[in-house]
Formats: sequence, C-alpha cells, structure tokens
Amino acid sequence: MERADELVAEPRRAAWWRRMASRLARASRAFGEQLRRIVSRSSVDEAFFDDVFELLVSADCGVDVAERLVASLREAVRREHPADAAAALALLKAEMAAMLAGRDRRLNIGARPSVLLLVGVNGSGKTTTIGKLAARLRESGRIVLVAAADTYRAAAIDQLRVWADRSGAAVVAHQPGGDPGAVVYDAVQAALARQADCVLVDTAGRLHTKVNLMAELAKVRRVVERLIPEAPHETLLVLEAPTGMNAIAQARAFHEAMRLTGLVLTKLDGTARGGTVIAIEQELEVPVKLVGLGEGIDDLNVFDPEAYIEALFEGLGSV
Ligand SMILES: Nc1nc2c(ncn2[C@@H]2O[C@H](COP(=O)(O)OP(=O)(O)OP(=O)(O)O)[C@@H](O)[C@H]2O)c(=O)[nH]1
Ligand SMILES: [Mg+2]
Repeated sequence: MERADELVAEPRRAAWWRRMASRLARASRAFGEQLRRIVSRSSVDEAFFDDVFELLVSADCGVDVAERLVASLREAVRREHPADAAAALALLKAEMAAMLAGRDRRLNIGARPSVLLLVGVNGSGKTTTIGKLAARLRESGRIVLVAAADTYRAAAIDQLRVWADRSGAAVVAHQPGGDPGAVVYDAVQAALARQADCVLVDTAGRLHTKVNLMAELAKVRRVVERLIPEAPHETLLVLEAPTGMNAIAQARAFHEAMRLTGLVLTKLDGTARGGTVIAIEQELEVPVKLVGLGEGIDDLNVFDPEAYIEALFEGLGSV
C-alpha cells in the first residue's frame, strides 16, 4: 500500500486545498448561509437542533446521518456547555470531522503493475478522472498505461487519447465496438511486458439498473483477475457529487457487482450538496479516496477530510 497523497508534494497539497476551499465554499454557499443563520440564534435550544438537522439534510447528508450527528451533537452540548450557537456549531464541525476520520483512504498502487478499474454511470467523470490521475502518477515518475475499455463510442477512445497525450501515458485501444474484456486483457499483458506501474481502465458509463451492462463489467473484472490474481488493486466508483442521495442506490448496485474499494467524488465544485461525501461513506462503508473539483488536469486530489470540513465551515470564519 502506498499513500496516494505521497504522489503530491506536501506544500503543493496544502496550496491546492486552499485554492479549492474557495471553490467549494462558493459552491456550498447554501451551507454557509444556513450556518450563519443558525449562528445568529441567541441560544442552543430545541429550535437550534431542528435548524442543524435541516441544515444537514439540505446539504444531503441523508436523514440517518443527520439524525446521528444531531444526537451526538446533543451529547457534546450536554458535556461541553457551549456559550452560544457559534460554539455549539464548532462542536458540530468536530462531530462531522470525527465521522470522516480513521478511514484508510490510501490508493493501493504499490504493486507493479497495479490495475485500477474506474466504473460509474454515464458522464460521472471517469475519463476525466483517469486523465487527471494519469498526470499525477506520471509526475511521480510512474509508467502509466490507460486502457480504452469504453469501446461503445469512437469519441470515447479519442477523448482518452487526448488526456493520455497530455501526461505521457501510453494507450491501449481497439476498434470502436470491440470487446472491453479483450482491451483490458491486452492492456494488462502490455503492462506486464513493459513493467508499467499502473494500468488505468476507462470503462463505458452504464446505468446500475442495466443487468447486461453490469455483467459486462463483472467480466472485465474477471479478465483482470485471471491475469493477476490480486488485481484489480482498486475498483473505484466515480460519482457526481451533485447527484446527492440518489447516488446511494447507484453505489450499492456497483458495490454488489464489483466489490468497490473506493469512491471518487467529482464535480464538488458545482454543488451545494456538500454532505454527500459523509452520507455515501457511512452508507456503504467504502471510503472516498479522490475528489474532483474542476475540469482541469490539476483539479483532482486525494480526499482530505480535515481540509474538506474546513472548506465547508469556511463561511463561519473563526468557528
Ligand atoms: N466541474 C467539473 N466537471 C467535471 C469534473 N469531472 C469531470 N467533469 C466534466 O464532466 C463531463 C463528463 O466527464 P467524463 O470524464 O467524460 O465522464 P465519463 O464518466 O467518462 O462519461 P461517459 O464515458 O460518457 O460515461 C466533462 O465535461 C468533464 O469535463 C469535476 O470534478 N468538476
Ligand atoms: Mg468516459
């Protein structure tokens, strides 16, 4: 196992999150505005807890998580006797941070080659994430191969090539309409022959309710397993943050079919649903490992729960 954030030098990582904080805070304005409204309350009474519950649900934390957070906040308030609503919200922030703490978010990219399979519904950001991740891995000196297992559209293969060219990753592709399993077979064989470090497999978007397409994904997985028994080293579900709680049904279906090892949450820059991360993680027990906060090559990073919570609560200033 290797920490994915070792891929990024520490100062750059901090700077990245500072830059992203404003993007996330801007997008999560709704959260910030509600926080400020709650802060203006004179006391920490029942209405305060109701407002917090509403805040969490409208940020798409989900009702279960919202209830749990409010319950633990009640306890913290009993214990700590915060002087005012602002101090009580600081306790909420701590409870949310605690919920995200302690998960192993490392990418399993120690083996050579490591095979990473990216799956998800149409347009969730799989190809873009592969492009960004390839760039990160190349920067850290790794030999990267991308497999164009989205064979449904010629444009999908071209899109992947453009991304791969930007970072100097090699591409293994077949003709449009080909068998995704065959592409992956060739890609893993090529990676073994060339001693590549990572194989990133781009799959076609599919609805989690389409049985035949889910079976096709499972087949891709079996092809990989047959060549390298411990592979795929990562099976990452790419989810759009704006999908909110609806993403949970998707995530469950993909998890059942593919045994997910991690989640990639994209488009966090364009959503007020900042709580989705917490809800999905709690629901599935699968950690968010990477987040996308834009369309550019640098707009991907390891998920840093502390920085994330800071960004979410930025609207509160010093709280
Ligand atoms: N704002 C924003 N846009 C993103 C992010 N990630 C991806 N996108 C955009 O989302 C759109 C779809 O991205 P793709 O990478 O093509 O999605 P995909 O999952 O490969 O799509 P299919 O292959 O069609 O299933 C593109 O316009 C991307 O630029 C992100 O983190 N933030
Ligand atoms: Mg794609």
